[in-house]
Amino acid sequence: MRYDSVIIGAGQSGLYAAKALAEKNKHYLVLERDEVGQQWQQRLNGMQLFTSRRFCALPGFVFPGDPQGYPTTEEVAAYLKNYARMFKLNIQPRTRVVSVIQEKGGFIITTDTGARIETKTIINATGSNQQVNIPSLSEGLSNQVQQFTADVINLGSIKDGWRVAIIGDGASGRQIAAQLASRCSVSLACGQRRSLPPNRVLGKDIFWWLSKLGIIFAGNGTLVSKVLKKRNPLPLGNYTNNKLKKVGVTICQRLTECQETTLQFANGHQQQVDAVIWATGYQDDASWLHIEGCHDENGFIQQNGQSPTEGLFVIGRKWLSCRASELIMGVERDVDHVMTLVERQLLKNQEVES
Ligand SMILES: Cc1cc2nc3c(=O)[nH]c(=O)nc-3n(C[C@@H](O)[C@@H](O)[C@H](O)COP(=O)(O)OP(=O)(O)OC[C@H]3O[C@@H](n4cnc5c(N)ncnc54)[C@H](O)[C@@H]3O)c2cc1C
Repeated sequence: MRYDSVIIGAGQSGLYAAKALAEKNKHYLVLERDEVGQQWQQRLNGMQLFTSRRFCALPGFVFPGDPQGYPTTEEVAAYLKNYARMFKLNIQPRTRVVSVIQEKGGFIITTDTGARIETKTIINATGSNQQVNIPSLSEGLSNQVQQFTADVINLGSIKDGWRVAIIGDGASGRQIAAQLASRCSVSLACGQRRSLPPNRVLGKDIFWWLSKLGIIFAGNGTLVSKVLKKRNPLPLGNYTNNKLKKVGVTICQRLTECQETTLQFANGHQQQVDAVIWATGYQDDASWLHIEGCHDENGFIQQNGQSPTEGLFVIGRKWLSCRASELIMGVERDVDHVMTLVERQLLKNQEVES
């Protein structure tokens, strides 16, 4: 059996793409290595999103609860599971794609169960947060120091009174710092300067303003996109440096060296630690894609969702078309665009076959 399209990954992007293919009566399958919603389930327990519920809904299915309020990661996981159920999406969970090759004008996918699946097109929806970046300077730490990564950390494994350094001041790093501050001695190493606007402005979610003003959907290459890329703003107004300092977090500069149990920061400050939590961002896992020219050291190559290989598409990437691309609110726009590319490709295949 040969599918029109196989979607790899059942996160928010993969699920909406599946719904779109189903509505177009395409013969499709979604392959998911875990369970639907697992990516969100495993993110920091109790962590709140910085987008309110009204900006966490996928097309065709309301996100339950107060639309002005901010959901937890568990709520998003439950929402995605219900989304898949509601639209009866054709998903095969607990199936990891281990290899994709090009063959017979299409692709052959091999999974960890040993299955070989043929498809005319592939939609890569594996997300841009597959592997945590751990800087090589971590190798300088002695094994007396416990090391964790922000993506899967269980804060219960951090003992009261520990001296903990959190490296990376994005959404996870800042929330972890705030959660641990009451029972540990916490430092937060910050990288580039970033702006941390409030979540709400004049009573409305900042994303309401950003979409009304066209900022969040401003295309790649525009002046707005250049400013956003440079400042990398995150609406974490509840976790600014001043607010974290008030709850006892020490704000440090960039980490420059690790020696046994001592960390050194860019301003020369040194600190002894019992644990380090790496919240230093993510990188692609392209190990399964055996097609030349489709990925490099920075991850998957794509332009507006089109990879360099005909029939292979990418969704759910940072800056695929705009700042919203990696957020739930950006899924509809990017997937709708990629769907037109998939349909065009399927028509082309048909013409070649006939
Ligand atoms: C800490 C953090 C906080 C965030 N906060 C927000 C927020 O407040 N609001 C917001 O809108 N967005 C937020 N985001 C961004 C988030 O929306 C995206 O990262 C989102 O998860 C990407 O969705 P996706 O569907 O593209 O990919 P993912 O959700 O990453 O889904 C990819 C899926 O692919 C599967 N997969 C991967 N490799 C394979 C393989 N080889 N075979 C089969 N399956 C595979 C994975 O198991 C996973 O289920 C946050 C992200 C992070 C990391």
